[in-house]
Amino acid sequence: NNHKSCVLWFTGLSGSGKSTLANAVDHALYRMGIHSYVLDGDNIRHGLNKDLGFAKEDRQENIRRIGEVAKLFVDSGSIVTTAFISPFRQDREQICELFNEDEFFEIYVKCPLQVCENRDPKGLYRKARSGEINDFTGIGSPYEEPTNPALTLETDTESIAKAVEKVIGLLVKKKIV
Ligand code: GGZ
Repeated sequence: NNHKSCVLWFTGLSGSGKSTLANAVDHALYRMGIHSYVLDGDNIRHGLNKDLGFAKEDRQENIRRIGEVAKLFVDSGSIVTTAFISPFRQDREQICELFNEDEFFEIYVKCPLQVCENRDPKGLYRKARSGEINDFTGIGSPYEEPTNPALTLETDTESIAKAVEKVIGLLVKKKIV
């Protein structure tokens, strides 16, 4: 199938729905006959970046390496979605600079901290509140919201289907697919 390559860079709090949406978009593209790939904690933090933790410098290096890997995927002709908190604005801006215009789309997966904390799928917010984890994003470590994302997906009010529709709509509008 004929398409251009790009990176869909999802950013947002833990539990906001980044991985779920990245995988849903990946599946929608697959149904359209378009090959894509998801980079997330499962295939990056457990492999390439298993030497890194959650201190500020480690998160920055995590994001820097993921940016470089995303760049390789784009060079190879793929659409790649990434699902990392990527909490620092400056790091996301630096990654954007690796790409040509309309090759990098910042997608803000927006969800109130309170809602993410109530979801708490892995019990990590609870551990952060009890002091077991002291640098957890949104509690003891900052999250800097995007100032001008290509798209904002509000996962506390929008369905997954609606979010996927918005992302595919963006790709159509930008003539990627
Ligand atoms: C944030 C943490 C932390 C701390 C472990 N802070 O909900 P999850 O589990 O699956 O997603 C979180 C994931 C964050 O990794 P990223 O590579 O996306 O972070 S960053 O972009 O900031 O480098 C969470 C888990 O790892 N996790 N400890 N202290 N999230």
